[in-house]
Amino acid sequence: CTRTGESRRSCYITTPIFYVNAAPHIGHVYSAVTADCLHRYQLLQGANSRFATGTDEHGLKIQQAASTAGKEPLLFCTEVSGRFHDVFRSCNIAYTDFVRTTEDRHRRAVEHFWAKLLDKGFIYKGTYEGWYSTPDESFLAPSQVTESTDSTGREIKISTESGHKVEWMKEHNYLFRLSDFRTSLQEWLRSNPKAIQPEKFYHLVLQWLETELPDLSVSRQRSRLQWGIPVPGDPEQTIYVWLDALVNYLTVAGYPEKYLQWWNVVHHVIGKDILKFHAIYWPAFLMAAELPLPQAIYVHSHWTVQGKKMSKSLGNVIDPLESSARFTVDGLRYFLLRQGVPDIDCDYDDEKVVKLCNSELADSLGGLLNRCTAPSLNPEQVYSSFCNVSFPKGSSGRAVSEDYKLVEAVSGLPALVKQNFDQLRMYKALEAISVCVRLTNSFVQRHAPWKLDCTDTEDKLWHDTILHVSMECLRIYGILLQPAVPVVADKILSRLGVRSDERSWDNALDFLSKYEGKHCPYEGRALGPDTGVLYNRIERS
Ligand code: ME8
Repeated sequence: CTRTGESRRSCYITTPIFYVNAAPHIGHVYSAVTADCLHRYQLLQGANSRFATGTDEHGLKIQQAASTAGKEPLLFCTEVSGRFHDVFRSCNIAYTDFVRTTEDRHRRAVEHFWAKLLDKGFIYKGTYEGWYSTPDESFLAPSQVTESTDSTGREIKISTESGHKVEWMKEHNYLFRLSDFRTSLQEWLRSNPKAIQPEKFYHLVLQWLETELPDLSVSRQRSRLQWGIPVPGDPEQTIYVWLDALVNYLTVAGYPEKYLQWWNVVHHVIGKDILKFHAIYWPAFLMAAELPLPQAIYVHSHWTVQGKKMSKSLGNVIDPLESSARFTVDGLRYFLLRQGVPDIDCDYDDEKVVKLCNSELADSLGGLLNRCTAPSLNPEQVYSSFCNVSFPKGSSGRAVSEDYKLVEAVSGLPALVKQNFDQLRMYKALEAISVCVRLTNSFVQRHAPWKLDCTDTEDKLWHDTILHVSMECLRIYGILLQPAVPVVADKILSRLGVRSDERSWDNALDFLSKYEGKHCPYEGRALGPDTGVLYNRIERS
C-alpha cells in the first residue's frame, strides 16, 4: 500500500470472485478470511482500506449449471451469489464491496476495457483452434493435455493440471496479442521480486514465462456461449469469461471513472489454481490498457480432506456453515489462519480443529484471561497496578530472568506480527502470539499469585504486579488478534476494560508503560463486565 493524499495510506484488497456453479465451501472461505484478516490489519494500522469479494457469473459452465437446475441463468446466479453473500457475512467477512459480474457497472467497465485493448491494437479477429476445458474455462496447449478414459471406458483427453475433460475447439473469434508481452512480464517480475508471494509461486511464473506465450482467444461464438457480455459492436461474439471476470477488480475501484486512488494500491489474494490468469493474463491485459499493475499477488495453496481434493462426487466437501456452527466463527477462522500454510496444501480435519481451538483458544488464552480477571484472584475487579520495586528493570527484585524474557518477547511481538501479516503469513503471526500466550501462562504459574498473602503490603504489590504484567500481555494479544479473531479479541479487550479508541496498532506499542517509567492509562481502571468463558471447550464427537 502507498500513501496517497494527506497522511492516510490507501489499500485495496481483493479475493477471487467465485463461480456460482457450486455452493461455497471451506476453500472459498479460506481465501475470504485471509483477505479479511489483511483488510482488518490494514485498518488497524490506520490505513484507508477497501476490500472486495464477489461472484463470477458468466460463462459456459454457469450457463450449463443453470440449465441443469432448470432455472433462468440470472435467477440461478442470484440464488447462488446470495449463498456466498450469506456465508461470508456469517463468517464475519467485513468486505466493503460485493461485486457480481452480471451487474451493469461491471458490464460498462468490461466494455470500456475491451475498447481500450482494441483501440491500442492488442485485439484482432482470427481463428482459434485448440483444446478447451469448460470446467476450468481455460484454453490449453497440447503439452497440458493427456489421454484418459471416462466412466464408460471411452477414451477422452483431459487437462494434466486439473484432470478435467477437454474438447477440441475451432472458432472464429477475437484474439489478444499475449505473445507481445512475454518480455515485459519478465521485466516486471524481475524488477518486482515481491510482486508474487510466496516466492515459490513467483519462481513458477518466471518458469512459465521461459516458453513462448501463444495469443489468447478472448471471445466465444455467441452460438456456443450466450451467457456473457457481448463483444461491443459484434453481437455474434461473447467476451471470454476470464477477461470479463478479471475486470471485476477494476469495476470495484470505480473504473472507468475515478479509479486510480484504489487501482494504484491493489493487492490480490488468490488460490494457486488461478495463478496463470492473475500473474500472466491479467498483467498483460493491464499493460495493454496502459494501467498500473497490482502491487502484490498473494497466492495460497489448497485445503484437502484426508489428502484428497474436495469434490461433490467424493462427498468430502466441507460446509463452512456447519463448521462454524460447531467451532464458532472465530474457532473456524483461527484454525484456517493458524494452520493454513500458503506454500503447501493443508489437510482439513474436524479433530484438528477441536484440538487446536481447545488448547490455544480455550485453555491457553481463555485460561489466562480467567486467571487475571476471576474474582478469586482479582477481588477488586480492576486493571491491577504495577510496582517497579517488585519488578525492577534489569535487576532482580522478585522477578526472575524468564520474566524479563517474557517482557522482551511481548515488546517485540507487534513488529514480528506486522512482518508476517505484511507477507500474508498469518500462520506465523498467530504462532508467535500463541508462543507468547504460553510464556505468560508460565509466568503466572511460576509466581503462583494465589499463594501470596495479600494482607502483607509487599506481597500485595507483587501480586498486583503479576496481574498487571499478565493483563498488559493480554491487552497486546487482544489488539493483535483483532484481524484474525475479531469476536474473541473483542471479548478479551472488553473484559480488560480497554475502550474501543484504545485498540489500534499503536496502542499495542505501549506495552507495560509503567515498566518504562511512563504513565499507564489502564492502571486501577474497573474491568469490563464478565460475559463468561472466552471460548467454550469443544466436545470431541
Ligand atoms: O476460479 N482450498 O472461481 P472458483 C483453498 N471465478 N482455496 C480454494 C479451494 C481449496 N480447496 N477451492 C477453491 C474461479 N478455493 C474464478 C475466479 S477471479 C477474477 C475469477 C478458492 O469458484 C481459491 O481462492 O473456482 C481459488 O483460487 C478460488 O477459490 C477459485 O474459486
